[in-house]
Amino acid sequence: MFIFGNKQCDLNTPRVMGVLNMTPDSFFDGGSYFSGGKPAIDLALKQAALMVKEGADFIDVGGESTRPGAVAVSEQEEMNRVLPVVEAIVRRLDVVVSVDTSSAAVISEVAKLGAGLINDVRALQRPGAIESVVASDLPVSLMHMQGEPPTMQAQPSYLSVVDEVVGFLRHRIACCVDKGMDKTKIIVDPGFGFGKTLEHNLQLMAALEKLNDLGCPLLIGVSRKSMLQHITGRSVEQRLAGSLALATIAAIKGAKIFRVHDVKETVDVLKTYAAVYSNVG
Ligand code: PT1
Repeated sequence: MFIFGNKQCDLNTPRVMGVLNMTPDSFFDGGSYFSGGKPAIDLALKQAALMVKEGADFIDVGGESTRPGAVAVSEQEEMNRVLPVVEAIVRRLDVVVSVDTSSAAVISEVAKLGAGLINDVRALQRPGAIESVVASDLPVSLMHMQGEPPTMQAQPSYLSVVDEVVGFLRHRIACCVDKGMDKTKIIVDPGFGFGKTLEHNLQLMAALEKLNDLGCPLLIGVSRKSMLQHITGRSVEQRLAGSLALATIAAIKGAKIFRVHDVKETVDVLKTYAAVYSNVG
């Protein structure tokens, strides 16, 4: 059993994390929960409730887009976007609230509001971030990224992308444990699309089972990403089938949490996966 704040969750069966971006500029749902340039809590809460009804076990709230080319936001702006929504979801819905943030101050604030998971695409490398998570006692997802969002797709380069990602995550786990975190509170994520070419993303997916050697549950985010543009030639609105294919492959290779825009469809995929694989071990 994995403990997310005041909720328990068995990660032996795969789980769905629904994406809720409180950003004007995210690549799929950017601006959906804004009204007159301001965060619209009612719209965000409605989408969160829909995703919970569709079977999401986590809602991942983000206030800073980290897609390729995204520009940074101030800590204050991130707080303004994220805190009211985290508070509203915790109060109204039975779901683990995950917060997509790299900021030590945001981590401390959302912990007080009842968030259940910190999802950091920068693997707690910002000053004070590890200490903030340790103080909160919350679990964390550590992700691999090469570079930073504004320029990470300029020229990604690896000797072996799989070895580098595994090595980086092993090092970040060690840093967290060193500063007092319990390893049983750590989730890992290879960071599809974060400083990676199509070839790198495909190599990572083909060898995804190697990440299980780290001894932490595996989270992946491939939903509607541009690797599917390269594979299928389709625009972001037309990438659902490709996203579900990647989710199926990742499930077979041991992924446990799926960060997605399309909760209902992904829940069906994972139920089907579980029906087959629970009988054969
Ligand atoms: C992810 C993830 C995330 N992805 C976690 N958090 C994003 N743990 C935000 C593209 O190529 O995979 N894991 N938070 C969104 N980032 C991207 C990256 C969006 C690449 C789009 C692309 O299109």
